[in-house]
Amino acid sequence: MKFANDFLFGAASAAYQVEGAWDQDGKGPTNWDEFTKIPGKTFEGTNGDVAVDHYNRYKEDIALMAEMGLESYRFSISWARIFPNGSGEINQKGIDFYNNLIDECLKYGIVPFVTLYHWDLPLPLEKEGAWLNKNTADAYVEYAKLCFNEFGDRVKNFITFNETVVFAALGYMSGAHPPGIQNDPKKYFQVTHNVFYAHARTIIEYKKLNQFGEIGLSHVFSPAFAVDDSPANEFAAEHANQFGVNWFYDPILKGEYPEYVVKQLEESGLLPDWTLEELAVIKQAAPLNDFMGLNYYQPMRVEKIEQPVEQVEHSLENSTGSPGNPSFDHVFRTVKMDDKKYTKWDWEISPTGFVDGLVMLKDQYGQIKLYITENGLGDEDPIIEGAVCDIPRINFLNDHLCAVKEAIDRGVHIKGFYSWSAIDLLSWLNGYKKQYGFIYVDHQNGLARKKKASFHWYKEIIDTRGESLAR
Ligand code: BGP
Repeated sequence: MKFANDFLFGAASAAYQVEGAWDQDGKGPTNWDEFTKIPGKTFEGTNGDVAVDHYNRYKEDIALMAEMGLESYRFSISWARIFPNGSGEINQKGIDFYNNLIDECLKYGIVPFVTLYHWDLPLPLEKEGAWLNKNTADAYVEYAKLCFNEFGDRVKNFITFNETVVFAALGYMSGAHPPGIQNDPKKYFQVTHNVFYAHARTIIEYKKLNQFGEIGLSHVFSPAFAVDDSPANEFAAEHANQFGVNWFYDPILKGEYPEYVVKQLEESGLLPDWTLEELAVIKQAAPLNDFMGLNYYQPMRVEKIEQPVEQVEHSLENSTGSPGNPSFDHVFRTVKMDDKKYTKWDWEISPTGFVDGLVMLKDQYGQIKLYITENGLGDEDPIIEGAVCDIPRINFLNDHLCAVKEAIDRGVHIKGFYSWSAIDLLSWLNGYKKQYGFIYVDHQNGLARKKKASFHWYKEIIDTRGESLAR
């Protein structure tokens, strides 16, 4: 059961969800700083103004991660700390913060794994159309180049974007994320293309610098499975994977969009406006992509539908990832199944879906290098006599790490695992109630940190390189 010595046991976070200090030291406002202040958008109106104050307490947090034996910390850079307006003027204090954070990791031998974009966009760029405006890609490439020049001597793993599907779909289809637009598939597909083009340009720029690190991007990995083996539902799963997996993975790994989807978007007038030059850049960049990051929480169970069905209204308690909704084209809907297990927020718990999905990916794309850049359990952790007894999280991570090992044994090339999250943090829509961390943050007691049961468990797993996992 041992994982190889060069497999990284990590944990992750994202700037808006942990840093706080939203206007400290010259940081500019972002789309999320604005969006969370609109009444009704987040659970109990929570926002990241203070979050868990990682900006001011990063030394304490990194020391705890080191004590846990963490080998790598995935965090994101807030673009607006570095370019308060998105482009132009540079804020040296923002650069200093990330230099300090990186150096603090390296002091303990923790590998910094850096996400350049985890959804917090400088507000002026949001106002000018965000990712619908092609100038945003120009500004992004400049920002990324600055990060490579400032941090690339010590950071050897860069992720360009986190989960394009989420900020595009929740931004322009469900309206749950900024800019809060609903049911606009034309814009949704346009955003995905503009982001893939920005990704391609960025990795070409990175390679020109000869920093000899790795660069890739992180996608949601939510493979679709049919609810039964009827041909109609098998077709629904294939269709869902074309739109949910191939549309996102093909342009990055193969440098072109899947024909099946392109054809249907053409017919329905939803094809993004793209130029031949953009398509050529995407093609040129594909072989330069060093890895793919997968964020796996749950698979999708799908069934074919014969006529349009109503969109399910998700409350903030219920969260956007729960099943029940039709696809945008009303070909299928996702289903909650009686024989499956779900979290309190209705996300299916399925380590077997993880293995099956990973093997499916290998069959389609070959042995590309993968990192599991997120996986974890959102829960309300029980506190018993002052101790945070997050046993369900231990069980969840145990089973998903076993799934990763099984996939490796079946030939899937996985080089690391990042639990979401290192420390309790702000869930975008579900506030602080939904916890993910190994480190508890006491919001009633000045944000004091405390080790959870899972903290000690993960330390043991890392120490034994997985040998102590329960099978
Ligand atoms: C992923 C995001 C993370 C994190 C996680 C859990 O999609 O990349 O930032 O938030 O999901 O989601 P939630 O907080 O909604 O439970």
